[in-house]
Amino acid sequence: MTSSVAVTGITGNAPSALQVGVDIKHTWRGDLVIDLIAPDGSAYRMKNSSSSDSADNVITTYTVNASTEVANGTWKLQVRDVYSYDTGYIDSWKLTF
Ligand SMILES: [Ca+2]
Ligand SMILES: [Ca+2]
Repeated sequence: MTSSVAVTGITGNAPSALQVGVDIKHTWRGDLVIDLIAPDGSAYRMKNSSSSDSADNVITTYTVNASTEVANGTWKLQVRDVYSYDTGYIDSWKLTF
């Protein structure tokens, strides 16, 4: 599953400490691999899967060094569920430049 956000009105590149707030509801969060996709398609891994992490939900803020990316454009949160059974959805997410 992916969710997009359009960024406009920011001059130059994204910061070296781009804040990516995510709220993903899921019944076994170890299933999830989470990437931030920059407007040019570059992927930044924020979370890997972990078969032993049975806790619910990913509600946190990741810090990504996105300083080589132009800020304006369409950013995507890409969440892949790499194991069966448990499922979930992106409740909300935001970028803070
Ligand atoms: Ca790039
Ligand atoms: Ca699953």
